[in-house]
Amino acid sequence: MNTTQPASPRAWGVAGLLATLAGLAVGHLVAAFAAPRAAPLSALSDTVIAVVPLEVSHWFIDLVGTLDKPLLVLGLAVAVAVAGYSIGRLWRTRPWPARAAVLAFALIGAAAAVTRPGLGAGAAVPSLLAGAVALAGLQWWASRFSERSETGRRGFLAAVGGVAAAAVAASWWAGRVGPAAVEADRDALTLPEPDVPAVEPGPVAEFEQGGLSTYLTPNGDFYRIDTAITVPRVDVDTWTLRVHGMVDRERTYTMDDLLGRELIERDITLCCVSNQVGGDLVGNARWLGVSLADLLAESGVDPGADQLVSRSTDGWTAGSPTDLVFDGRDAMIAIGMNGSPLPVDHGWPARLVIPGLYGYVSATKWLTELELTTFDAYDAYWITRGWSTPRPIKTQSRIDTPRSKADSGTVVVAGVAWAQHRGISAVELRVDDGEWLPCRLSDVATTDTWRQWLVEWDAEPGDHTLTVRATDGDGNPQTSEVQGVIPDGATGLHSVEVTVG
Ligand SMILES: Nc1nc2c(c(=O)[nH]1)N[C@H]1C(S)=C(S)[C@@H](COP(=O)(O)O)O[C@H]1N2
Ligand SMILES: [Mo]
Repeated sequence: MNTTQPASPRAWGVAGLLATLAGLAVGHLVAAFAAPRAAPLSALSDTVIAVVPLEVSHWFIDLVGTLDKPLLVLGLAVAVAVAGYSIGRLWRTRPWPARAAVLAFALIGAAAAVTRPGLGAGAAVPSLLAGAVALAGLQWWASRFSERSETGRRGFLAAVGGVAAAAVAASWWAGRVGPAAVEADRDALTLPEPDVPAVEPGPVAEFEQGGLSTYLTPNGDFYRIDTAITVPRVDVDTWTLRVHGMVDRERTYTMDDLLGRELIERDITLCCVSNQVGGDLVGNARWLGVSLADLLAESGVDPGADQLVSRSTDGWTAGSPTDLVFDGRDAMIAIGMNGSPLPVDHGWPARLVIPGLYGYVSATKWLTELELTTFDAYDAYWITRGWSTPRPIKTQSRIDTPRSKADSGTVVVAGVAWAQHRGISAVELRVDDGEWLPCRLSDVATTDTWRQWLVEWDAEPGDHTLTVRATDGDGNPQTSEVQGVIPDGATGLHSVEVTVG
């Protein structure tokens, strides 16, 4: 059929939608080559994460878990698409307000991008370009196709849809090239042997028990927590670590500088303040790196600087107590994790690890700056969003196995317990309302790692509640008082309901 009639509101809407998608795709493509974080949807998502109140983000994370980031990006994509559809319909009767709306959206995207830490004025380009493409697409539709035949409209559909599809395909390709270059750098880096190897934990470092967390958490299984929608891709050849602030002399280190220093290897358990009782935002790794205290000492730290602010390439910050860095613990700038260069998700090429502190106040990934300052003078990223200034990690224990079912008879109950830098001195298990049973503990070399525990239980058929509690190295038992993760970490005892058949 080849009739001529004015396009329906729906056809206008679809034209708006297509023009918007083409714009987004082109914006994404341009960003993919220069600065992936400046892509319109990435910049908008980053901004939402930065401004949304803690209660809202926690409610959302509780609801959807680690799907939070994909769902946020998808949600924003749908919102922008709906806006594009509505703008298309609006253009039909009121072209000027519709043009203004496209411009407004482009400016919002541009503002979101340029205000992201670590991005400059150039970050506005992808969003502005996206707006220009959407505007041009709709203008083209309005002038050529809205009054023409259906076949003409199909031509529009093919052209604009084609641009969108081509840009999506090209950015998919660009999205593979960038990470591949970083992975090639990682592969090319041969980590030197440590000058001071980790102390082996002892003969019983590991209980061989199915379902129980291994002593060292493999990199691929290690929990990942950060605010990055697009993981920073750091060029190690130009990367530097700058020490500044309240110091006698500023210093800057390259990767070669770090590799040329004394390298220490340490087993350290990292955990997240957002970990729920019984949760899995905790892992233990063998880190390779340089002593943070030694490196900072070269700059001459002002004794009045009670806070060490570490900053990542994407502007995220953590503030750690300087006295803890210098109290003899193995605070380090890590470049290796379980025998390989730091994985990109875990901070390539360098990150901070400070035993005894939660990740949000110590474990900066994609590290690029160390600034000596005071707690009075500066609040780091999560402190401005309702989390407490640094406090010690809370003693926690977790039942890994069994989690729900067991056969009657002898059942091995096992898990891990942690209280970094105080250590774990005892773990006990209670079945239903019975006595607390002492558990066997694995050997550990330091107080900075978690400790496996294990006990044999003579299980009778029926439903049972298992509860675990640990005592730290100072002799303080884990509290049974229930507290949520905000503001300084959850407390309470981990329990599991087990059906014995
Ligand atoms: N650059 C950067 N570093 C960061 C974060 C972040 O959001 N950005 N999150 C911190 C938090 S809250 C935790 S718990 C640890 C998690 O480290 P992982 O992802 O290697 O397990 O990283 C810390 N380092
Ligand atoms: Mo965290």
